[in-house]
Amino acid sequence: MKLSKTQFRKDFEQSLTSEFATDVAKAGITETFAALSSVVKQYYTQIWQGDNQYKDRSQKKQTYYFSIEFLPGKMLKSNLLNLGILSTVREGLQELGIDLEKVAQVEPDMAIGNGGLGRLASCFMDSAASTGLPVNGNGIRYRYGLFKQKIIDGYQVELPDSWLNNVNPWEVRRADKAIEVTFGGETWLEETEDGRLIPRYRNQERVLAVPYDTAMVGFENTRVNNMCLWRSEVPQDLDVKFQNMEYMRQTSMLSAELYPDDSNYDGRLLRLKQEYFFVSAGLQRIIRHYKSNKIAPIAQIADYIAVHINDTHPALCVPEFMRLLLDENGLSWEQAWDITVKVMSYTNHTILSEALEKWPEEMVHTLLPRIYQIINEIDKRRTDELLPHVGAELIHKTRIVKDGQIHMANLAIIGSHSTNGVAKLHSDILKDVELHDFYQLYPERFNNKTNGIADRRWLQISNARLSKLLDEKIGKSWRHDLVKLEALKDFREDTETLKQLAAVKLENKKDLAALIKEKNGIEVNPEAIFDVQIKRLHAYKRQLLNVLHILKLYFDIKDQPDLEMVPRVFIFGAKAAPGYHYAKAIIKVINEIAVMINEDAVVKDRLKLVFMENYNVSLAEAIIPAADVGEQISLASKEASGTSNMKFMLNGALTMATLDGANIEIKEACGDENIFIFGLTKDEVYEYYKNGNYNARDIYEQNPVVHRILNAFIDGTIPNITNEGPEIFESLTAFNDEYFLLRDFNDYVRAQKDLENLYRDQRAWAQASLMNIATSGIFSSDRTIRQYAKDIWFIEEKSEEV
Ligand code: 9GP
Repeated sequence: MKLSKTQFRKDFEQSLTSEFATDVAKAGITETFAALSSVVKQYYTQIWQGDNQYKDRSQKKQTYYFSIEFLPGKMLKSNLLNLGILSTVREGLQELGIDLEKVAQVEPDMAIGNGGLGRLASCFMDSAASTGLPVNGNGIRYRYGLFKQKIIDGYQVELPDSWLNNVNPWEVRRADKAIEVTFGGETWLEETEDGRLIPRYRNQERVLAVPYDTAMVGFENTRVNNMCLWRSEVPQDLDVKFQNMEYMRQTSMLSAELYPDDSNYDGRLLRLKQEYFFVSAGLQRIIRHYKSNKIAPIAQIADYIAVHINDTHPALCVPEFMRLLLDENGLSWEQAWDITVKVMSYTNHTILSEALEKWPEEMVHTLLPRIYQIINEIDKRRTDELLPHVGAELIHKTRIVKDGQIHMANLAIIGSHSTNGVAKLHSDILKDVELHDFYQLYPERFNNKTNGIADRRWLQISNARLSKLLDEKIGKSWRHDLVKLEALKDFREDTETLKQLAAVKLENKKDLAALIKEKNGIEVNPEAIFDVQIKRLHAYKRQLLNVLHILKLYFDIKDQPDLEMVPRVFIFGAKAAPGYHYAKAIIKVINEIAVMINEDAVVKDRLKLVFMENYNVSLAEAIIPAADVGEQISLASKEASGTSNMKFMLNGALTMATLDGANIEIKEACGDENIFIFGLTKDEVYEYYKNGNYNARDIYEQNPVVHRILNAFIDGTIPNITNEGPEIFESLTAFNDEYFLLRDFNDYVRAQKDLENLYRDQRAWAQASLMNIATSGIFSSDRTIRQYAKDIWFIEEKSEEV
């Protein structure tokens, strides 16, 4: 949009007056943020309304992306960038003596997600709008986002993230579009006069779902999509028998918290309820809009909408859509099923069994009686249809209802026309191993869509220095098409460019060093290698392997106090799931080792270990531009894709990687010489599984370096880990090291040595860094979302000529 500084200043000052009866001189920072965001919102609402009208008028097919997680982070700068007014506003504010960066800090991170799954969903929202694709989000408006992490005495402590304490300026409450979702009660089928069976219900619990819409503004275009988040409320006209405090409490709990503790029955029930809640509300809204807009007869709805099931949490979309088509729109089973399969598509984001949800039949039956009937009918009809053609064993293995449980991944695959993995290796594992039985039955449904990242946030916004340098060197076209970064390759031998790149990195490192000083009180040397591992804390991601290597370096220094080495700063950021005891033990251990190393006078400047508290999107934006190395060291086969690997690459960090997830494609893109690869391959891991011949204890006994490092966990070398040390020690020895850390240790040390050697040659390092940036274009989520649009959803980009 076009905006002059004068106009902006006028709008902003007016907003301060009308919203807070104050002015620039008197306004507090929260008021400044609120007034500014309100102006920004006014700027895009017209475009939003216009695009909504365009969508209604043109009646082009739209996608609805159902996800239990979204992780947008802060939205102010992203909205300004996409509206094309970031520098105007920055300068306008400067003239008023206001620093945009400080104001932007006030916005709480919208952290209604946990990790990669939610962040990917938000990258997709940004990319869809920016490429002009009509893709709308559908999720839950959690009152409390992912917990705030405090580190107290080295331990993770979880505090509530009340991100809604101050109003959320971006959302629009649409009370008029509220929808009722029902649970429990009794249901039975009654025959109508024309012989149809229709369901009847009694004693259901009613919950009101109120949508909150947030604009997803496209980058310098006229597309504004919608992210709809549902809040649970008590219906106004509630039956007297339900009017009690327990019911009120339960209703508000539905949209209170992301991933409620599922270690007990009530917690699990609540999760299932949440899943049905946002699925049912979302689908009802879509059908209502379809009908009120008189788009076409309901039987043609598959030509106008696509519904995406992001991981298994929204898999109830399949039976709920069936219910709506059958019970509320009078379609036949055959018609409804045909439409449902055409409309639905599913992405699998992990092979970890804990994430492939299963619900006890009895729970689904009690909570969702009609849905339970439909699921059973789907299962039965499919069995009857396939049995004559394929063996009973294959049918059994792929059943939705078996062993007293409803298998959600099976439901999602059977009820949709597309199942994709999120990196080539992961998609192959799905086809060949994890979902092989389904692949035999429905080969045409399986495909790969390698993940991507929204480069606007992860480069343009978070790394202004690098962005500026890129503009100077190769022009600005990369801002619209990331593959254009390829042009940077021409500068591989250009000494000046290499120096400038290194200078940008150094400045970013100085900023991060200042942040570390402020947050952790630790002084780090910006000239050191900044080696970073930021992601959820999970055993398969092997933060512990990184720790073992850090301990090795520490003992090397202790053994040879004059050891000459390139100084290293190891930086961690990670949250552990509240109930994940082992992951929390690792956090404690990292923090205790940090104290041990950072306070040891012998170490001096050579080694520093920093655990940054409360890892979230904003912290990632501060850390990644300053990283020299990104650690992507999961056990091969376990990380479906990873997306921070792409963010590091884009920002010129080199990757320390196993051949897992998207690391493999990163290696193919940047070239073997610009990445550090180590460790078992996926096939070698599977070979061990097959033969059962891995013996971690042998490595511990026979490798003196490993022996010494592991002993440090139990012999008092690392202080204050009386409980955690032995737990970790046992996991790596007595419990045979589930994720093969000890097996990969030597090779990891070798790769780390290679890394250090390359870093000594600053020119060669800068060249490798440049090659990473130049070849990162294919990891833009604009590419990914276009592939989904073309291959799975069959939707079109909006032409800006319209
Ligand atoms: O663990 C995967 C991660 O590898 C992937 O990059 C991300 C997005 O596809 O999804 C993660 N999975 C989950 O968060 C839960 O399935």
